[in-house]
Amino acid sequence: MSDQLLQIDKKIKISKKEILEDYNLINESRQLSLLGRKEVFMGRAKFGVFGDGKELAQIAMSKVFENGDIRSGYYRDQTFMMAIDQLTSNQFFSQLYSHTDVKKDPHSAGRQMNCHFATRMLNESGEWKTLTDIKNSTSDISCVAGQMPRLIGLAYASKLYRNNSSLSNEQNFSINGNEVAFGTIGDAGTSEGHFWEAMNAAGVLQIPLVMSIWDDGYGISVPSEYHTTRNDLSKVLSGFQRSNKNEKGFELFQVKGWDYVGLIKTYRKAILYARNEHVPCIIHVKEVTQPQGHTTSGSHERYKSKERLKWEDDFCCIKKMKEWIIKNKIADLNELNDIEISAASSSKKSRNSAWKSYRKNINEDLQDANAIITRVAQNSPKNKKEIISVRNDLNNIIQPLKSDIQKSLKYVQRIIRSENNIAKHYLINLISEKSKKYFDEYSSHLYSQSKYSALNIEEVVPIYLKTPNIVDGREVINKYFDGIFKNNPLVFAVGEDVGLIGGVNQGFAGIQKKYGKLRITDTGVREASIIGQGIGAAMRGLRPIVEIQYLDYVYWAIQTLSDDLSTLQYRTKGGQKAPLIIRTRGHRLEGIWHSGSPMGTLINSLRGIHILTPRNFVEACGMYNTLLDSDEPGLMIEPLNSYRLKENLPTNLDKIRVEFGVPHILKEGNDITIVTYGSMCKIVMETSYQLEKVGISCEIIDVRTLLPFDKNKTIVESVKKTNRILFADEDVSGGASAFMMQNVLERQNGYYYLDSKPLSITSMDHRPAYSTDGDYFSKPNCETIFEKIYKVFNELDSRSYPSLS
Ligand SMILES: Cc1ncc(C[n+]2csc(CCOP(=O)(O)OP(=O)(O)O)c2C)c(N)n1
Repeated sequence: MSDQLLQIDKKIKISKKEILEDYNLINESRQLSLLGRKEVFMGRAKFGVFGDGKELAQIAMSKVFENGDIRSGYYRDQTFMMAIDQLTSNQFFSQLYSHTDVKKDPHSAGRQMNCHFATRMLNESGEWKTLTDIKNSTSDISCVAGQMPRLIGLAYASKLYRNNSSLSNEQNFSINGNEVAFGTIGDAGTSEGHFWEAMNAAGVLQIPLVMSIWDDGYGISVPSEYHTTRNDLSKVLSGFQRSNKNEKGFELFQVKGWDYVGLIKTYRKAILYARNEHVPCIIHVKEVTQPQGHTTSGSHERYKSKERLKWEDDFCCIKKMKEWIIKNKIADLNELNDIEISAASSSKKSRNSAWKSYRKNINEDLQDANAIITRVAQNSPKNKKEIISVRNDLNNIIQPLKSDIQKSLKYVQRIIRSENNIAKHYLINLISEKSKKYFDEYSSHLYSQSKYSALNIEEVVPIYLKTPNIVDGREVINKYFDGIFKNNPLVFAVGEDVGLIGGVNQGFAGIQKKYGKLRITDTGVREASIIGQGIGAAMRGLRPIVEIQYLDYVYWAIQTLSDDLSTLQYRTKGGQKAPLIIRTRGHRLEGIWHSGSPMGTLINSLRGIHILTPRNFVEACGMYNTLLDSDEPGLMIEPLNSYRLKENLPTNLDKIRVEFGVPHILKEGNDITIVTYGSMCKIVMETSYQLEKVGISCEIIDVRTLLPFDKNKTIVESVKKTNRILFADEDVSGGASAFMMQNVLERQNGYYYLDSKPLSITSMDHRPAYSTDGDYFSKPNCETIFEKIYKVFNELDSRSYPSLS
């Protein structure tokens, strides 16, 4: 093909070769969508969502996407991923089939639905690759607009790398902040609050992003008039457009999804603003089609009119590009037909080879199972027939799955349970070997498995002067942050009020004055995108500390924390990480929205993030240090009522480390173990002195970290001594207390050592009422704890512990 450049527009020259390669790629991508859908209908894959109709715009986007750039998009972007050489047809099908080999599906190792893309930003040891040498995509999530908060951080990192000279050595991540973050979203997805919050933040921050909206007029079956005011996104977005070069704002573009030249022109223009000037851009790509409907779950004939369907046919971007090529005499029909035929045939080849490889992976397990089951049968005169029939049933399944194989092996294990079968141990070994394999395939990497895992970091205790310096808790944390900001240029903080005034509790007092606005920055009130600002920046090598002003407001960001951050390592099987620190403060203060402790919610929704509940600020510093040494995210809940309590100031603040999952025994005792954490430690300690006066000796354990929880089973050792246990918690009943109880009684076998029923004390089930009295009557207090424990001893020995009533 000719390399000679053709003038396709006043300012755009492009070779015939490139044009025909583009034509080839959109055809190949379309074929993948068509074949993919068929694979689902044939039962070879469970579900399919495809990028047909959006091909051409993505080709244009890929042309301005350079090494170091990074995408935060959604499930329609297969053409783009192919165009930047980060998706092969083979990988496309491997993911569709759920191939668990990371080499076959590097995007998710079979863990994600198809078309959920990610590049491998980490090497096999979990260390960063040189991101500026490669094209990057953060891992997609299915939640509509869930990619938006993260996009802010990806772009914000470039701003920091460009403007903070102490980061200039970080060339693995950035070269002068030239990297652009590319967002994609569907038109209906823009109805979500995340979209508007993120776009507003981008305009305020002036960060290099190019946001593409693929507008196909529908959100599944619901047309755009239900989604968008005035039925036109560009009109609604127009207020973001800056009116002059000095104004902070966006550059907005509109272009048609079938207009090859228009698309190339638009992306070329936008990228200059974004890359050179860090001006965010939105490209509203209109007149986009969806030829096969939304997903494999339904057909679009149910909700699109005949006229619309005809329009989609006429304005198919492939058809339109073909017409344009012919009209401009770039190639003739024969050449284009050849391309189409070759795209169809190569896609089929990829499908066949991906299917073969997927089946081979399972068939190896099948063969292993067949061999052992046969051997077991041969050594089982009594049950031979039944065992053989289990094997035959398994082999009669047309495409047996790993679960079918595992079920059969376990069924045979039950059949021979009372046999002295000499092949039994082969069977047991095989089940155990396969269980390990399946654990790795389906359950590894919830947390980091690299050498930087937080779980590898050992305790370093605080050292105090003989006559310790006694200061307020807030001074401890403030001094600590001063040291961190001084010594680690990768650390920066963002959040509401953290900058000028140093945070609502003064933990960051004076830090902005000393280290500047780029290191510690006030933000708008926008929790989800504050978290996203941290996630994205952490994915580009920085060490953000992002602040949620009060724990109660973590609910605003729970979607991003739960769906995006906590699943990141898992859903990429260790291909990506975001070592983000979320700083907040919680538990006791005042009123319904300043004293919550929704720990059960957090524990249950944030598996994958360490949840840290320090009882004081020296402890908090040790936990921050552990997080900063590690490559993992953590949620730090500082004790809200301790900023003004006195603490001894250690001489080695920067050195102390808290070993996660290692509780502290705060007080030794013999009669009952009280397990608690955070602000409750102080209340429980006070109660224990009152209980001592009536002859009850309490052992008090601060678990320190809820996730991970007591990794060395310290608590059960205490129960062995006291034979009684109470879990004291500020959460509602059935929240963190239930979590702790299950861990101790079931996982640690604590039930075995109990002489009394296990107890929990929690807050009332309503939100805490305002004022000191509201707090007292809503949350556990010394009296309620005292009475609960005293009652146990009264029931055991009413002479020594006469009834209070
Ligand atoms: C938060 C959330 N709500 C609902 C869904 C279910 N859902 C999946 S796709 C979709 C419509 C998305 O339409 P649009 O953003 O226009 O993208 P398109 O699929 O048309 O490209 C919906 C409602 C979801 N995945 N996430």
